[in-house]
Order: sequence, then structure tokens, then C-alpha cells
Amino acid sequence: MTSSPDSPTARHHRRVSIIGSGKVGSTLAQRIAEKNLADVVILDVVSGMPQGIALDLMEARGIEHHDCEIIGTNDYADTAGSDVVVITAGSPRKPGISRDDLLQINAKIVVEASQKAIAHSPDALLIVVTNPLDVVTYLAWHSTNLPPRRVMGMAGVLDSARFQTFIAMELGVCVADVNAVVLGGHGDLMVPLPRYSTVSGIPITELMDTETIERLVERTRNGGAEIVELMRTGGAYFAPASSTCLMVESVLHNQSRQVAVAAYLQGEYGLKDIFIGVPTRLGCHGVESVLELNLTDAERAALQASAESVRQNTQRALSMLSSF
Ligand code: TXD
Repeated sequence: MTSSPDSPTARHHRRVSIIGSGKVGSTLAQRIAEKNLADVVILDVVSGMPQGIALDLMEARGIEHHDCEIIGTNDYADTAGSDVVVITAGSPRKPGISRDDLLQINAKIVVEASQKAIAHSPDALLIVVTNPLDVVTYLAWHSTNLPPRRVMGMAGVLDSARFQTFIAMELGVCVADVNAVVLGGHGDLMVPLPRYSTVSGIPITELMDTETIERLVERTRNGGAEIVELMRTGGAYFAPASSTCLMVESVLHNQSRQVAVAAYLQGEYGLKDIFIGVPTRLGCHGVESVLELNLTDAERAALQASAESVRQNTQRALSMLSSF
């Protein structure tokens, strides 16, 4: 039986474009396709690379039993009509490159990528993955003029997943029973919240002593660095791709998953005009709402310190923008 594009049997696939087909981008493409969520366009500056990855993923379709199309390209025109655009393009930290240099390089890449992608998909939601996460998410929003709710950064899902993993490993419980909450910027000053982290509803503060919790909090804060130290050839990409895929799924299926993302704050937690990790509900319009948790003085001070660092780097990045 054949089906015309308008017939009831035709499947109208959603489209997700991933800018940057490196480790995170290509693994995310695989996850999205294998979950049958959407057709995927992967774009990179390196010619041939996204095309090769796309062909490789297409050749797995018959075995994995999904019918999503994966297209590799170096041309933004091929991303047109995307429902979601994910930015994973960037340069990793290399010896001899300072954090400032890296900020400048990735800021330029993310601004260009966001503007070009949104020019072809003006109705898309934009999910930023590139580091420094909170800062470049702000730049992506600032340079595209999208409504703030349609722009979000992926970090809180990953940081929470890491905390969740360490709690489950420490207690020897099923990881699915653990819920962890992490606020703040994606860096050394992130704010894991033990009081709100539970095993089947029981706060971990009832299940572990303070020293053990502090050890797990520190390990969470260093979660990215621990993996870089072990791998030596690059950073984490499996859990980052899974975390981004969860966000893509929540918006494509309008699931209203309650997860931490870098969202634009307009007074919540006493913070304004900043992208930083907070609990949100994610649906088809993007960030449906930001949840304001009651914080202790110490938790609030930790969030303020993290926000101050994000704000300073955002200001530095904005002043660099004028030189692009
Ligand atoms: O929690 C988080 N947000 C993160 C962030 C978790 C993991 C990784 N995190 C950051 O994502 C990481 O620090 C990097 O900034 C990005 C991508 O990480 P990945 O591990 O995928 O890096 P790769 O493998 O180096 O891939 C980057 C790709 C590579 O193929 C480049 O050729 C491409 O980006 N690139 C570009 N594509 C399109 N357009 C431009 N201008 C461009 N520049 C580089």
C-alpha cells in the first residue's frame, strides 16, 4: 500500500537538528532515532563527517527497527523546519588554551550556529549543550531574540543524574527509586540539594550521615572532571546525550517533565536577567514554568554565589560579542 503525504497512513515525523556532530551530537542523534522520536539532521563544519555518521546510523535502522531518517549536512538550509534545534558545536579545552580563550571561541560558535539555525527554523525550541553552558545559553537567547521560554540549557538533568547515580551506588538501592535535585550553574559552584533528594520519597538526609552526603555532593560537583581525568581523550558524552534526549522527548511529547534546566530567570530566586539551572516543567512550548523551592539561608547563599560567577562570565561574554 502506498500513502500520499496527506493520507491518514502517512507518518508526519518531527524534526530535530543537532548542530555539531561530535561525541555528544552523534550519540544524541542515535538516541533520538532509536527511541523513534523524530527525524534528525546533524550538521558540522567538518565536511563529510556528519554525512558519514548519518549513513552509519541509517544502516542500523533495519536492525534497530525504527523509521526515523538521519541526514548529515554542512548546510543550514537542510535544517529548515526543525521543531527542536540542539547546539553541541564547540571546541573542547586544549592545552595552552585558557578558559577565557575557550569562552571566546565557543561564544562565537554558539552565536553563529544559533542565528543560522533559527533563521531556517524560526518556530523551533533551542536547547544549548556547549560549555560554558549557562553563559552560552544566554548568548544563544540574546542573539536570536527568541522568547526566553523557548531557549534552555542542558546541565541540570545531567548533574542530577550524576547525583542520583552516586546516591544509588552508596546506598545499594535501585537507581530508578532515587530522585536528585541540583540547582545553579554548571560548574564547581553548582548546588546539589540533599534535602530535596530522595529514595522513594524519603530524603537522603534521613538515610545517610552528613559526611557521606558531603562526599557525594563533591563528587557530583566534579562529575565532568572525574570523567575527563579517566578518559584523557575527551569528556563525557553518553549521559550528556541521554540527558539532552530526555529534554527533547519532554518537549516533543509535551510531557511536562519536571527537570532542572538552565532557564531565563525574571525574579525567581531573587535573580533577574540570567540563565541558570533551576527546576522547571518542560512542554511543547519550552519552559512552561520555573519552580521556586523554599531554600535555607545556606542553600540560597550557595545559589547566589553560583549566580554571581555565571553573571560575571556572561558580562565578559557579552562584551566579547561586540568584537565578533
Ligand atoms: O552538561 C553539559 N552541558 C555538557 C556540555 C556535557 C558534555 C559536553 N559538554 C559540552 O558540549 C562540551 O564541553 C563541548 O562544548 C560540547 C560538545 O561536546 P563533545 O564531546 O560532543 O565535543 P566534540 O566531540 O569535540 O564535538 C564538537 C563538534 C565537533 O565535531 C566540531 O567539528 C563541531 O562541534 N564544531 C562545529 N559545528 C558546527 N559549526 C561550528 N562553527 C563548529 N565548530 C565546531
